[in-house]
Amino acid sequence: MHLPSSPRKRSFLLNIGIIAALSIMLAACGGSSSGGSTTASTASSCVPGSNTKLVPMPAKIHKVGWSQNALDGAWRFAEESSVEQAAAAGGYQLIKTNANNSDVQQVQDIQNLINDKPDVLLVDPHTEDAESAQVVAARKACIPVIIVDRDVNESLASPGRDFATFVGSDFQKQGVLAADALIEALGGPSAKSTIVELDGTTGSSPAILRGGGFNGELVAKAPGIKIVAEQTANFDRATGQSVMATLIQQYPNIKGVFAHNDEMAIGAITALKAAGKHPGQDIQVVSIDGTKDATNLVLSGEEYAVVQSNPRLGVLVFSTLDALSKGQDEPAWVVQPDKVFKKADGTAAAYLPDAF
Ligand code: GYE
Repeated sequence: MHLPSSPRKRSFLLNIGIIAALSIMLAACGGSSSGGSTTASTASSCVPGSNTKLVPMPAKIHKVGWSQNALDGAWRFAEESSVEQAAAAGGYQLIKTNANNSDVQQVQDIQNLINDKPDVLLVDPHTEDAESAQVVAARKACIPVIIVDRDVNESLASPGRDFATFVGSDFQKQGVLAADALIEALGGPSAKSTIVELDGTTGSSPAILRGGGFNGELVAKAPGIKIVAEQTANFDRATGQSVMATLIQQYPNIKGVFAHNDEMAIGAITALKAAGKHPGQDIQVVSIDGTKDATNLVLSGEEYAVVQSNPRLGVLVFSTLDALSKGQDEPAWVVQPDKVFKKADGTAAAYLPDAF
């Protein structure tokens, strides 16, 4: 799990500097130097099984492993093709796996990719905890890793040690922006109403951080808006529809819905209409991603706002990889910036041609 104010801002130079300083202190304290190099010098080479703390990015990279957590929904197809296109443009060989939303499968996929000995491994983890140990296993096998889109649990695998960097959006901020939009839609900070929250995949970093950002902002800015129910719908449209169909029977007076992604919001809107509600009039919906389908719902007035989560990470991932392989310093978190799209201010209409 990462937080905007977390140690992500550390640079590798800083890390290596600290490691070097510690090594010097250890040596000064009488630590034996026979038979081993300092941690700082091991950072420039890696022997499999030697527990090198940060696997250096090779100067020449050709074979790139890519562990994708699933290929479902517009977001993930857009991400996949952006990674494929950036790899092709750079002349890389991309070895792809798709875990179909299964942690068991993704752990196996990453092990298979490690066995295949790529020059670098890109991992988009399904959930925070489940794939962390495999990232550590890659380090021990001397394969540098870049985490893409969803993060691992950084107390189990951390940037600058177990992996090179995390390239992805600020999910916590997305949750804050979604709360701000829903507060506005419901009449501002003094509004009094009830809402429901549809969560993404349990244990995934976007579900954890979007939920945290949203809930924190709501309590701080509009304490009269209460979440009466929060349930996962696995980032999935059909599940969003069935979960919402049940919730609207249980809570017929709710005035808002926050869905952690567009797919679940689209399913929820179908269920709300089937239950006789008029999304955009008697109930306000806000979600995150920026798909074409959801942006069109913003333009038709059925969704109040969509917070962007840009899936086109490929260029940023490969430019980061290039910089690291040239020995350049990169932050522990390479942030993909995102926007908010609404009808009233024209931002949804301006964005639509770019939507995925
Ligand atoms: O919001 C969702 C997808 O990891 C940010 O995964 C991504 C999320 C995205 O299934 O639509």
